[in-house]
Amino acid sequence: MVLDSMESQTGALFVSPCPSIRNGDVEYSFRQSSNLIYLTGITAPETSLLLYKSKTKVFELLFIRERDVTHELWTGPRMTCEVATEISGVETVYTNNDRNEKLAASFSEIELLQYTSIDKEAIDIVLDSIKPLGCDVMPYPKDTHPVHQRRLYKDNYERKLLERAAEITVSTHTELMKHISPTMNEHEVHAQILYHFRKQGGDGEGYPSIVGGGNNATILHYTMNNALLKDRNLILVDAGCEYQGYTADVTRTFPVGGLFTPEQRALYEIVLDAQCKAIAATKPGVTLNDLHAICVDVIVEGLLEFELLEGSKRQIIADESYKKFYPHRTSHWLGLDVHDVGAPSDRNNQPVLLEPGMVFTIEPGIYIGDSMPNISEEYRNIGIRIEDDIFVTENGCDVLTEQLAKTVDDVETLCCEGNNL
Ligand SMILES: [Mn+2]
Repeated sequence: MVLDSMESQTGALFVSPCPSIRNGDVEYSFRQSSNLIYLTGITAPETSLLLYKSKTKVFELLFIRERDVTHELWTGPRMTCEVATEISGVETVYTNNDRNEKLAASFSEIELLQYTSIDKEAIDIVLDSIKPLGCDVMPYPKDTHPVHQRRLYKDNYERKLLERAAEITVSTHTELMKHISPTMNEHEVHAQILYHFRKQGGDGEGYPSIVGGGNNATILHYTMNNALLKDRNLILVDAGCEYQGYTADVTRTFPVGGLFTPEQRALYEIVLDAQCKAIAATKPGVTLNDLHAICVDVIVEGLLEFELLEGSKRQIIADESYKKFYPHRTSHWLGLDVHDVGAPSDRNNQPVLLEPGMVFTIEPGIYIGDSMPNISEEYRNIGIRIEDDIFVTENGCDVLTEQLAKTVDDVETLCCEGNNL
């Protein structure tokens, strides 16, 4: 189906990422490129796939590592070409011993070979070993990759994997709330995330987890996760489990000591209201910009009510002065990658209209750091974000993570369990 959208005499090459050396002969753990997972289901390193159209025919060639007794002693058995066909559905599979010769022959039938720019390093290594190439090579211009445009729409099989990733993530966040206590360090909370993800058969974290107490929650990509928690502080946990390549992306913010202070509660209710209104508005035909505008509107109104912003709502939205409290966007696509591929706008530069099968997050927030001027003490050191995973349906949407507590009452009930209050 990807081949359908390719021009005649063009090819698309997909290559596993290069191993990344940590030190000496130790590598960082390998993860297959998302496109290769999507197109082949093969998760082994040193895999490549060429899709191409000649003048008359379409071809798929898959290359895998050769069997090797010495290497297999260290890193385990390697698949045969027959098994690779079974997993991927690609009929023509060779080992990497034959790769250069087969690629060179294929390149002679095409004029233009394209790849996705994230694969550049690995692509260069493969192509450097084949000279002369006999065809032009260039990356797909941003957001035009035919595979990426397909990955925007999830089928039932992908939905099942996303549901499982969401389920593991929801039960993990629930455990965190139940066991939170002001005597803990952020790293203990992070340890529970890793434990529960793997215990339930998840691949692990789909992205580096953010576990931030107090002011650390206002650092958007805080990943040190190594400070003592404090009573009367909130903790923000942004953690999603990856399951068979597909990741959830979930944030909850909850009181370390079990109960929100009145100011924390007030800000939390604003973020929750924004998030619920955006979810309620989600259906085919609306855009992620529409949902962002809903969140900005609710957040600005709330900040005006508590006198954290001054002026008229229209002016604040127009001059974007709300951004000191809410600096990020509300949504991103979700799938094999936490910030999944797919163009945010169409060819005419209009924002993409939501359609059934699209999956994305809704994650408004309010952040007030310890050094923000002219803010009273009670509102400082507060970072709040509430994030759920949304699957667009024919008439609206399903919230894949809806089982996870998020009202003030439900969150406090879970958190007080652990604090024995
Ligand atoms: Mn997110």
